[in-house]
Amino acid sequence: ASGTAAVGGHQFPPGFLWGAATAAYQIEGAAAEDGRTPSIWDTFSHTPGKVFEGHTGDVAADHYHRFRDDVRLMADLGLSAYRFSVSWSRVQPTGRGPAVERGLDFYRALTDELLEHGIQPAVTLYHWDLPQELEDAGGWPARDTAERFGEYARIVGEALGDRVQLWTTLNEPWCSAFLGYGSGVHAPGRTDPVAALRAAHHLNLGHGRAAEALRSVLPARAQLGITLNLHQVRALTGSPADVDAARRIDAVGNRVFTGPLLGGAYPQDLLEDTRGLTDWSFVQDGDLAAIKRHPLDVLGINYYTPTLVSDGASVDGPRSDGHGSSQFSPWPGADDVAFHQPPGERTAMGWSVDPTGLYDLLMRMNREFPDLPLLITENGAAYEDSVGADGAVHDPERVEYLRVHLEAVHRAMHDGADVRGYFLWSLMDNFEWAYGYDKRFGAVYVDYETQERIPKSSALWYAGVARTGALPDAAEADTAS
Ligand code: GBH
Repeated sequence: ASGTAAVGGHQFPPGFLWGAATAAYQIEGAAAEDGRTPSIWDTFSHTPGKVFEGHTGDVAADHYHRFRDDVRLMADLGLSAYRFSVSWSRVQPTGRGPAVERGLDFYRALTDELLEHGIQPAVTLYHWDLPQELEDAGGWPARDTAERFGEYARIVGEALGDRVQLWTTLNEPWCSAFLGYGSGVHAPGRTDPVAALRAAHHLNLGHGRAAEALRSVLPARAQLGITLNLHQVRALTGSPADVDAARRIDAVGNRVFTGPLLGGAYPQDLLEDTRGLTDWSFVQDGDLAAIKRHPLDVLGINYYTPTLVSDGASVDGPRSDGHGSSQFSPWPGADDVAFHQPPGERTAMGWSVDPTGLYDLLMRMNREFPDLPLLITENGAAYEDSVGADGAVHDPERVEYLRVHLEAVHRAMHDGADVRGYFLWSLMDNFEWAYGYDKRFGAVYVDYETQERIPKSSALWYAGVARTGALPDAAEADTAS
């Protein structure tokens, strides 16, 4: 019945990438095999009190041993692309010096397997798992980490450059900087606003160093990008104080990266908002030129939910809950901003389902950077999935979440946004960072006792979308689940 699914007119262009995404620490396991050493996430997850019920990525979804089965599953689902990340400490255990060939062999085998199944590999060099030795030497707040990242990028580029075309340097540097070193809810769990700002700059610089290295070793056809978790910020009211709160969060949430990466400078208002903390003298001569020397071929955007803020002065509540989060922003230069729960239905993360946020975000990027191709590198939702009596996993909420967000992508493309592909988060259930295995984002269910994979009804629905390149309407989505 292929072809009938184009009903409703939600047909995507030929060549649009239909993908799924994962990250090394969240799925691989094999934490101490073949020379891999601890990353900051191994250390963090093994520190009591940091991750839900002490869960770790030691075994995760055991993808390191099951990748051939997992690729077959992707092929069965008709995916045209797969986004995964490389574990730095698997490839370069100390974060310095020569590579471990066995570590690289895993990624060579994975990419070969993908290509044999007609699936385009999209490599992310860094999805939050800094080698612990580099953290011990100062981590991202230390400038040397950016230099080390450039070297590591060259190693991976040399190893995989003949078979990978789509390259992402960093995944969500905002999380690495501000959750890792600011609020401390992510590894390495530091809470120092100046360290967070230094980390943000060194991540930007690291991107520049990696882009330089990749450009020197990759064929010209390679596409270079970075993935940002851009915040679609809204002010609670139109009052000048609330509008200014939204501006601050936009500065430290978005423009701290898009400014240097795409504009060649840090935003003036951010420098002013943070003046009481730092004079930004860690930005050295030549850094800004290095960050944007090799223009992005594509910008990856991860979107889950919008951010609703107000001026903090008018809101009562604890300034901190002692766990690194509160209603008030822990973000440097924005400590007088309060967060609010946007209205509407929520996922198991408590995040509101708001596809208009994705539409608005894509249109904003298209307006501000009209020549920049975009990729949705993550979008998806956690729900409380379980295996039914029939042995299947029925997740109609996830089908609906994906459907309305893909509709938003389609509408943005119709209105001019240059979106090249969509990667759902995630291919399969995995280690959801501070939430451990408690939250399931997968289109494929993972039974962590047996490591059995069960495609949820959302996976089967998505396979239909990937096969036809079109969105079925809501009624058809219902029958699929
Ligand atoms: C992505 O991060 C990750 O790339 C992926 O690994 C992860 O599994 C997936 O999403 C699902 O979580 O300002 O403290 O209130 C999403 C990161 C999470 C960033 C929510 C902003 C708000 C944190 N986003 N977060 S806070």
